[in-house]
Amino acid sequence: MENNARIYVAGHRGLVGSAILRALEKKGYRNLIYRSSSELDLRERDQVQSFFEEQEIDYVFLAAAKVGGIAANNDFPADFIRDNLLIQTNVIDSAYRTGVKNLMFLGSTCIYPKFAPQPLKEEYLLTGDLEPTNKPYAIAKIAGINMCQSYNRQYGTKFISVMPTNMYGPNDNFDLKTSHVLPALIRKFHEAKEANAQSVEVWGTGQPKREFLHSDDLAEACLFLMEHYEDSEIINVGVGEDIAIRDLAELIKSIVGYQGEISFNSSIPDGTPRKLVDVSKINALGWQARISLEEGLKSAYVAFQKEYLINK
Ligand code: GFB
Repeated sequence: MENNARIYVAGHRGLVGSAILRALEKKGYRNLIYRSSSELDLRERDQVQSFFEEQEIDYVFLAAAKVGGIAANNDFPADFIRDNLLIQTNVIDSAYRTGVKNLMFLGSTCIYPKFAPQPLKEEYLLTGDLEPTNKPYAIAKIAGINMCQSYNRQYGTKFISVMPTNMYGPNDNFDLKTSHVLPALIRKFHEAKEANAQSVEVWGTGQPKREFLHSDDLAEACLFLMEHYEDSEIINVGVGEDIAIRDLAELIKSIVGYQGEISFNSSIPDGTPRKLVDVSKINALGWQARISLEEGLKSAYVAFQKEYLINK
């Protein structure tokens, strides 16, 4: 990407988009374009098409999406499939119609079958049944991947699809009903410490395993792939290691400094048992994650104290 390229980051206020924007600013890109959802509703086709026509965009990072943890996905299936299909269809199609050079579509590891072998290789896509709690979100993301591939095949565009594992970092969502596990546990343990509560409830059995990637690592990977990857096939981004939710809870408990008990509520679903990504493809290109989980968790706890508690 040339230094004066016009780069649009869709979803710049979210966890992923804000990290991509920070990484682009750090690298000295000057023509960065972004809009809040009140300025530009990406679900509205005409608004999106006019925006692309006016802006003469060269590159797009498509990080705008309706996202949430296991409960939000399970409770609002219609919103997850509708909003994601609309956002990605409008952005991908407008990018093609206005001659955008490259577009990166951000997916998720929930596109892989629930019981796929581990670690998840890119070729496992569409080889089995999906996890029911996030099937509508996963199907929208799979449609986005196929849309990029189909546009590349029919129209000769250069649209790539990147599949990050579970993420965390600055600008995370700490709402206990809609957030992912990592920010939820930071908040729960912090509030329990403040209130001297006897125990903290962790959803599910504690047995599922998840892999956690810091959003600054993902942003570096996205910039790297925009320069070094041109294939229509998807590519995973992860750290190559996972952790049981029970052990994650213990780690967060010790970082926060909470002294009480941990209880497990197995009436809440566990979701996918495991989704560790195979990172050999991106590693072979020369990229590797740098931020360890422990280091990342410490900085996430500091960010929580700054971002969340100050705005409370
Ligand atoms: O992060 P999470 O909501 O999403 O949950 P998924 C991960 C695991 O942590 C599940 C457990 O087994 C949860 O039951 N968990 C324990 C908790 N305590 C909590 C808690 O307090 N809050 C939450 N949220 N979970 C999402 C998908 O799946 O991951 C999305 O629904 C997306 O589509 C995203 O792919 C990355 O990893 O299960």
